[in-house]
Amino acid sequence: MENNKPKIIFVLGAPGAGKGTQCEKIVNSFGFKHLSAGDLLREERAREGSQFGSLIEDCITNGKIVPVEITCSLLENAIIKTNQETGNNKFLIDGFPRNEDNLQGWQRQMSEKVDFLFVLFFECSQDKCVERCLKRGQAGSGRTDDNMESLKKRFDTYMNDTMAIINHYRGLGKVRQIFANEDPETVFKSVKNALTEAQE
Ligand code: UP5
Ligand code: MG
Repeated sequence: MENNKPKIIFVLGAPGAGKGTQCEKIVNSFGFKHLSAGDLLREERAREGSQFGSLIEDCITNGKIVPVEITCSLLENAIIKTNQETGNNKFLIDGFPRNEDNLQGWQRQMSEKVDFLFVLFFECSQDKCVERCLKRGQAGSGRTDDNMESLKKRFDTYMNDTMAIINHYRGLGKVRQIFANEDPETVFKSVKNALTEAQE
């Protein structure tokens, strides 16, 4: 029987793999709501009176992962708020879960409250990813982590912590993998195929 729990797709992949870019396209074509964990953390960092601002800043600049209690609460609040305001019940959760702490925290706080569908995994070469983030930094993204020093750390964390989470879901048969080296439109063709198959 259909339930009314929010439907969740986790969107994972290396820094600069194109998660955010493809999520925007999915929103337009498939009616999901896009929640980027990184964007929510950057908003929280900027919020006046936030007690987590400096902790988040230190994590982002150094490619470290923010404790799950903070990220998971931001995600849960965003899911509830969006659901109340728009009735939307389908979410792309972009850039989360990134490590074991994230995974455990999500399972504790959220797994009973949502209907997890699968992981959309953007696989992209490190050279391409780095090139894209540096270009974005040079174009004035304002992101404190779009520089070579932070990128090295972001990639270390990705290889050491996030790949294990992707492999965990792969073991459960829950990963849809997308080759993400090509231009955005070509990548989106693969995304459409993966999502259409999933809906059938
Ligand atoms: N671009 C995109 N697709 C392209 C393509 N096919 N061809 C050519 N160019 C392409 O794209 C990056 C850039 O590349 C853009 O300029 C884009 O135009 C271009 P984007 O779509 O933004 O890629 P994305 O994978 O979203 O890259 P992003 O830099 O956002 O990835 P990260 O995973 O590093 O960033 P995020 O914001 O998720 O996290 C930042 C930090 O927050 C983390 O390092 C961590 O410190 C912290 N964080 C947590 O602690 N916990 C969380 O749960 C989440 C984040
Ligand atoms: Mg992003």
